[in-house]
Amino acid sequence: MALERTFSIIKPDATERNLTGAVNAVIEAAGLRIVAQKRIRMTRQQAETFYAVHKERPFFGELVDFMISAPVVVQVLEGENAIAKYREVMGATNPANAAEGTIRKQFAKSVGENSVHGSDAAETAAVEIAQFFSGNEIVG
Ligand code: DAT
Ligand code: MG
Repeated sequence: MALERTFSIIKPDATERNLTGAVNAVIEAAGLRIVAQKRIRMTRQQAETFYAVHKERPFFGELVDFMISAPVVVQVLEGENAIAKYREVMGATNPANAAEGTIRKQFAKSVGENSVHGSDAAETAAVEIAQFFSGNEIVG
């Protein structure tokens, strides 16, 4: 399989606890390369657009409030099979169900405050990367 790119967010619960480097160490140990990265404070509009697919869910308001509560680090990760590989490295959405060694098992506080986001498919990866990065910000 060719090199693939996925979109990642190190979420507010992780940046607040100064875990950006610890999360990046797990990412890099898994063989994924960080080819773009910036620390931003998401606007409410950006968070609502990003999570629009969940807008009817009961946790949507809480999710948006959380995502804008502190800085996040947005990233593009590159590697063989990067989308599925990063989902594996992240672990299950609810840290109670996440496998040993995964980012969420090690760092997540709860199902809502679960330290990282990773794209779930090629189509969503492309849309999510384009929401936060222009082509010349990604250096592979
Ligand atoms: P993932 O982030 O693993 O792709 P998802 O797309 O189903 O999970 O949900 C997006 C985010 O929404 C998730 O990371 C945290 C929040 N979320 C999901 N289910 C939740 C729940 N039952 N209660 C609170 N927040 C939830
Ligand atoms: Mg998801």
